[in-house]
Amino acid sequence: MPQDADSDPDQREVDAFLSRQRLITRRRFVSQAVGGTALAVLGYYGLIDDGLTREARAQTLRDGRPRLPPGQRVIRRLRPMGGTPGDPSVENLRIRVYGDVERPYELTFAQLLELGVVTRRVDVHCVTGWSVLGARFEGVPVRALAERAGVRPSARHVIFEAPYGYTANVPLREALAPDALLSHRLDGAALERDHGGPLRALVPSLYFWKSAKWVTGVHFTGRDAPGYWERRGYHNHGDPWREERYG
Ligand SMILES: Nc1nc2c(c(=O)[nH]1)N[C@H]1C(S)=C(S)[C@@H](COP(=O)(O)O)O[C@H]1N2
Ligand SMILES: [Mo]
Repeated sequence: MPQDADSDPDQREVDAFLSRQRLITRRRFVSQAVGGTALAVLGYYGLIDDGLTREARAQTLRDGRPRLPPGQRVIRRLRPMGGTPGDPSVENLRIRVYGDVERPYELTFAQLLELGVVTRRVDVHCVTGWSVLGARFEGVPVRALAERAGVRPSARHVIFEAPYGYTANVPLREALAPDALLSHRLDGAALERDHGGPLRALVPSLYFWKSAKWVTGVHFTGRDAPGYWERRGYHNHGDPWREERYG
């Protein structure tokens, strides 16, 4: 018999935790989106394009899922959602690829690009409710990094590493999808620092918090390790079509 959530203390605690998280997330979302002014809030909501939202709701992906995941609304351009960048210089950037691999290595930015740059048009979905459709990202497929490293069969997860301990865990299968990249260009221009430049991860199949900005490491591992947001109440997986937002 299912337990009554109201009478189950564990469940109550979980619910309280989650509603705190939602509040924090909403506050963070609002404060970052608006830069502290009420006017900007209106500006932000003004960016939601209901025409584009309706259009997207009428579309389906090749596999039959709706193009727009439930609870999302379309805005025209990526919003910089904050976070703390590291050293901004491309010269000093090193990307470390390691873990359950035959041949761990470290690459400069130039060496990374030599692995082969591709262009992908993708939709991205932020857990706070906005989506951007058809963003044109350029970068190197995570799969190319994996192939060069020789990923061992024991590896099941990829942990993207960014400055100040920001990490995001992604199942290996999804990190090896053709549109999962380390990306350095967006819509025809070098990726802006606010958006993770010089280099960010991009995993469009999952909520956008998984796409670690200013990425410095790609860790292939057999042991899953919840990342920055996953430890703070976000879902461990984060599939937008299943609304895996919290817990
Ligand atoms: N290093 C780092 N990466 C990050 C974040 C962050 O705080 N730090 N925020 C994530 C979240 S919650 C989102 S929605 C996207 C936002 O990307 P944008 O700022 O380019 O819109 O970056 C993700 N990557
Ligand atoms: Mo986000």
